Amino acid sequence: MSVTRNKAVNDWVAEMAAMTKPDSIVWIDGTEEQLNRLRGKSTASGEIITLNGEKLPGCYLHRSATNDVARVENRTFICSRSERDAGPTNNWADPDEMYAKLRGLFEGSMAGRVMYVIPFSMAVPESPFAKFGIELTDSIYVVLNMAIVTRIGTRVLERLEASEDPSDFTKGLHSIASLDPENRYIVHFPEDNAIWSVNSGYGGNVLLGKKCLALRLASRMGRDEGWLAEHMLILGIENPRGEVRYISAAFPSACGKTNLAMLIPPDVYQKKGYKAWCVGDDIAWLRVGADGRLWAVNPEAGFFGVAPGTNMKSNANAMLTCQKNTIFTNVAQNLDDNTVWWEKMDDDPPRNALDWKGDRWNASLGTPGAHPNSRFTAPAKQCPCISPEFESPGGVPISAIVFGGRRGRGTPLVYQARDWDHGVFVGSTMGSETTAAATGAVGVVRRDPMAMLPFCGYHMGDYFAHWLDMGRKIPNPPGIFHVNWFRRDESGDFLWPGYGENMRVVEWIINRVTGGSGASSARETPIGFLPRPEDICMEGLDISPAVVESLLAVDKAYWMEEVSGIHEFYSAFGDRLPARLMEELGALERNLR
Ligand code: OXD
Ligand code: MN
Repeated sequence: MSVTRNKAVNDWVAEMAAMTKPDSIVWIDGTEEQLNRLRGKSTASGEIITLNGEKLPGCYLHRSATNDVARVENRTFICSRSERDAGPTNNWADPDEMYAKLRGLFEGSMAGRVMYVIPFSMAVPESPFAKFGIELTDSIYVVLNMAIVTRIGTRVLERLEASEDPSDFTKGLHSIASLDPENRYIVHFPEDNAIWSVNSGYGGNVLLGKKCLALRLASRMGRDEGWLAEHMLILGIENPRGEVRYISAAFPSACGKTNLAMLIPPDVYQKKGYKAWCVGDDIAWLRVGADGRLWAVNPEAGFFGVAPGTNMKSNANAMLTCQKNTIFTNVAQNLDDNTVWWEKMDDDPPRNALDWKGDRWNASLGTPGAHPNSRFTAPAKQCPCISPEFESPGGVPISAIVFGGRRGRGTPLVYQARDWDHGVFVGSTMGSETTAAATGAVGVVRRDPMAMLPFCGYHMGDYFAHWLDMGRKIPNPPGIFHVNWFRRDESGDFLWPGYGENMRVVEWIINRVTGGSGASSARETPIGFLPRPEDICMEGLDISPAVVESLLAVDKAYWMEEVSGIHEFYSAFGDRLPARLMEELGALERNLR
């Protein structure tokens, strides 16, 4: 039975139900009672497993199909009316043909199942940033995850109904169907504000508010409406005077965004009174505020973090966040105490366990216990360092934008772009070694502009133009920086300790843009402004001056190789590449010569 008088919503739900033919329809109201009933149903069917209620209260384990463990970029489409609008970095198909194909896959796909109607809001519904959506799904796992990573339920429907245009919502349709990988499609129809996802149960493919709406569709809405939807964490640093400065940072998937977002300042900083606050770990929506600064909100309500590598040393805040009310996906299950385990969680892998596939496992088998892209879905409010501004409807003012990648060599620890346009150039040329967050080879360098390659919902050349244009609209723009925590020596060991120690670099960044008399100094180089070794605080850190020197060096031969790589990368954008970026590339080449 429908719970809204919103005709646009009711008509669309009826139309989708007529196609997918569920046995019944359940409207998600967002109450704990209803979610509890669904948890009960999902545990009864074995879709999720209840974990130790004392050690991990409210926590569940889910194992996905073994061929359905990551985002599938080769099966993700932007079906804009014109192929040119999708651009060379997205898969495209004619929307009419794609609808026809998908209708075939959705036809009767929910027969024998329940269709859940999830009204959701990206950003708090009261925020002027908020975008509303409805996801129809036949998976309780999706409902339970959406209940953590977005704001759901009747309050969203009411808000939509009372809004200026009650038909203005994203229409998300998802069915696990038969989980057939050959017929798995994640498809965006930007002109229809619609997303159809079929034959997958993996988070990034099916939690339609997240990557599909909050990045792919929202990036295009941002272009049309004059704002930015970015793959960025938002971090606040409080100095001993109690002033909080915010940065937003874009790194490709599984490059430590969640770790930086929940950074714990090193002892020397804590003793001086510094604190760090997490506003978001994955997505930022950025708008120009009335004061001429750039303001950011995190549109999500929870974290969908990579589990392996997360431990009390690498990210204690994430570990503490996921001790209750958390859904773990594809981690190992410790049968002795019915808890979870993943690689590098500690040095003590369980001896009596099941691996992520549900097979008997112990570490001596040499196979991973948890899938490398296994995840925890946890409410952001449980994070010990969640910012008091986390749900502030207007967001937080951004002092610096930081781009970064995983580069084993060459790219220095940190550098600052000369101005906004140069910063856009730096972001547009970002490269990173690939990780397990998407299917495909791991460890090869690919260009991933602004970490948005898999998430930009329109032509990337136009996206660069939009970034350049935004610079003209922000009277007080943030500074733009690039960092690389991942430099290695000849034997493959990391040169920089990373994690909390990244605070030292963040402090340099913040003081570059807001320092006043305490501004950090730098030297100008062909690639931008770099700190001298003495410009970064190394107090309490055991790292040799020679290593710091090499982390902050500009290797001209390496950068000349970069220049030719960028030429090649840019050539794919043809006449849609803004001339300004070619000028920046020319300037870099001249500076290096
Ligand atoms: C994510 C991703 O899940 O980027 O955040 O893959
Ligand atoms: Mn991400």
